[in-house]
Amino acid sequence: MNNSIFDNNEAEMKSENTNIFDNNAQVQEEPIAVTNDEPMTGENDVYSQEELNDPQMINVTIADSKCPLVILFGPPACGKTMTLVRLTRYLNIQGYQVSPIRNFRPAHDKNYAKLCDGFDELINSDDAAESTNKINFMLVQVVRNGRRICQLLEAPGEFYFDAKNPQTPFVNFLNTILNNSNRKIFAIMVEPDWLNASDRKNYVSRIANLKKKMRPRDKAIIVFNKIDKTNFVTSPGHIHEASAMKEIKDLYPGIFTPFANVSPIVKLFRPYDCKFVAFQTGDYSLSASGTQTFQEGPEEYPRNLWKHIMKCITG
Ligand SMILES: Nc1nc2c(ncn2[C@@H]2O[C@H](COP(=O)(O)OP(=O)(O)OP(=O)(O)O)[C@@H](O)[C@H]2O)c(=O)[nH]1
Ligand SMILES: [Mg+2]
Repeated sequence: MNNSIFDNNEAEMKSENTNIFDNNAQVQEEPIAVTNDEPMTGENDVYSQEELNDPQMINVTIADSKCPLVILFGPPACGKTMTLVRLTRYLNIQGYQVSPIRNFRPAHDKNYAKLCDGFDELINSDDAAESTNKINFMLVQVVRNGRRICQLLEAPGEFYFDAKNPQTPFVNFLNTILNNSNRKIFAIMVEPDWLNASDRKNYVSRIANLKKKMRPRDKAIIVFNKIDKTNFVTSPGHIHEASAMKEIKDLYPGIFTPFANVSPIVKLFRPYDCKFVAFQTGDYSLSASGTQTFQEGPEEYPRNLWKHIMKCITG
């Protein structure tokens, strides 16, 4: 597969070096040396040389094939990492234990090992860049009373959708995940004011392709993130849902079509076999030093998202 699928310059407010597969970048012949006193955030701390040379070789392991898998699905910079951060903070307060699953990435991914060690600190950091730049791959488990309730998966957005190469098939590791037997809940992320109409149309096609890979017991939630950027918020944590949904239908024509209920009776009261949730991870501002700070958004959003995830898990 051509590495060019990973060239994406659209990610707004992201560090420039988050995309290792930029077509213009020279493929490194030798791993970049990292001294002990440097933070381990370089791209070669994430990927092996084999993975860097060929993204089809990217290796992830989901050892528990029974526990439901919640996949944060969306293009770069739509807010997957920060959704994981916000949801984790909420769940911790509610008495759940959220912790990384260490065997998800191979041992060469030093960034992942470091992430696992510093997970709690990272989740509670108010430095947004800390999280968005460091968390590329992440599999966490949500546990309550000793029971694993679900696993949450976050991966780099370019593997889900690359606006410059919208037709590229899913990369191997995603196909492996999509084909494994866990029940899957797809949190399909959308945001307002995103790229051009043609890009949004391509993303809608991507979602239609994803739907074809879903089994009947898999579920989808369309997550309208960055709702704070819209006029649909009526009070903190509350939105005018019908208007927000109409906006998504207008911006992303056909996005709900793959989920349309065909049964004549059911479709009368439930037109779509997916859920729709408005979300805000938090408020972002630039500090005097130029770093992006994060303040968590209203609790209603993660509460509502978690409620729907649980319905999908148990329903
Ligand atoms: N206004 C607003 N901005 C948000 C919100 N959530 C995320 N952002 C912005 O979007 C940026 C990217 O968020 P991430 O969570 O890193 O996006 P991502 O989907 O994980 O991106 P990749 O890992 O590159 O695929 C953040 O740095 C914020 O600037 C939100 O709820 N409201
Ligand atoms: Mg991310």
